[in-house]
Amino acid sequence: MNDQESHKAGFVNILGKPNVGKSTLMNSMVGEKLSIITSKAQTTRHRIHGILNGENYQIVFSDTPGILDPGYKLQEYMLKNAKSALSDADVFIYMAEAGQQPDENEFFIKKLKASKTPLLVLINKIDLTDQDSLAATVENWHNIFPDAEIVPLSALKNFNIDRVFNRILELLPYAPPFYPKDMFTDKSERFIAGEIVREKILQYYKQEIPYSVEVEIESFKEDKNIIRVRAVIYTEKESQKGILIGHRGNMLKKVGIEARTEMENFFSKKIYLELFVKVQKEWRNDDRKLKNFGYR
Ligand SMILES: Nc1nc2c(ncn2[C@@H]2O[C@H](COP(=O)(O)OP(=O)(O)OP(=O)(O)O)[C@@H](O)[C@H]2O)c(=O)[nH]1
Ligand SMILES: [Mg+2]
Repeated sequence: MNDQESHKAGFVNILGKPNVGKSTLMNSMVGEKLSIITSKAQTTRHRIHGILNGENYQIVFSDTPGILDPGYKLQEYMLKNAKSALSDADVFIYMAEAGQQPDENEFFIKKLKASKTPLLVLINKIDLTDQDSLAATVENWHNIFPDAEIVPLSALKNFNIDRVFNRILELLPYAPPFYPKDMFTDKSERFIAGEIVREKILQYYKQEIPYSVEVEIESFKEDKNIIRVRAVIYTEKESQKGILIGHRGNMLKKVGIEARTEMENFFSKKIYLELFVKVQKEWRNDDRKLKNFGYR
């Protein structure tokens, strides 16, 4: 048999409000921590491909930024990244949270309803809810998407993930792989290293700090036994720079240790990490600066 008869491949685009668990689902499917995950909304800022390869299949997931009403320009780019995932899918996943009122992402809901592509509505975090409120959530979503399959799951606790996987595989067309079979993301090592630093910042700092930060990997040099990484953390104000660094540098040191440990796990190599903090005034509202940071 040739590929056209025995190999399935296609694109599965994951959409939904911030913080519902989209990145958790993709990482769990792919078995690698490609997208960073935090308890804060608006963690993911780019569209990230996670590729799950099997002998007879290749599933290309797209993790996207949570859908929101943009306030500043960074969020406009985030929304654009999410919108870019509204086409070219073989299966759409719209994720929502059990026990929560359906969100009113009218634009996205309308597009998904008009599309002929199969849609799975995943009701996540069922570990946090009871039967009655789950039943109500399922009913609400059924009213919004009467033709979609609705699957309750817990991406974090790995409940019903296999059911979603099996269903995706059924829905995918027969096709040869789109990417080399040993590839598991479209993102570079530099990108992932930067995201690891950003995740630690989202975890350790409060209020506006996580949202005012962008991380740029200035250099990423791999030797035989070690990878040397220079990361610059950009923030908007001098006062934020002070908070990021902390008293005698203690906060930045903590971020550095945590990020290094995580990079060592991800890259399976010793890491030497240097962190710097710089101020880039108003970068979140400046097209040129956003473009330099890779927003398109
Ligand atoms: N209890 C519970 N928590 C979950 C589950 N799935 C994800 N979470 C948590 O929900 C939070 C958000 O998860 P993410 O995967 O970052 O959510 P996201 O949809 O990618 O968020 P954005 O990138 O901001 O759009 C994290 O604290 C996760 O650990 C689940 O099934 N159960
Ligand atoms: Mg995310």
